[in-house]
Amino acid sequence: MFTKKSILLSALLIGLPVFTTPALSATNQIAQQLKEVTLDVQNMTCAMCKITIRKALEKVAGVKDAKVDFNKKTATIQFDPKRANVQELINATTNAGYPASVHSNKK
Ligand SMILES: [Cu+2]
Repeated sequence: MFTKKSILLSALLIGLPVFTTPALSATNQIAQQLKEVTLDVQNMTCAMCKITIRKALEKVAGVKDAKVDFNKKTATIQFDPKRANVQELINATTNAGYPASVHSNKK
């Protein structure tokens, strides 16, 4: 006996994309709203520093991605401007022992 309820339940159980379309478009909207900033980071002396800085940045709520360049002594962060701001990112690296400032000539 197939009721409407049991058909919906079966669809969910076998993984049919019943509710995936709205979720996907929401994800795309978030991706478009991300901001990127590059910071000059002080005190970076070895490869472990790079990892410490990246982990400190990734702990900040709203940070989507953090890339640390050991040679350039910079960190490039993608973040959701509704959840995080540049000052919070600077605070995060500073608290980890690496004072930072916004990279002056990005282009
Ligand atoms: Cu180090």
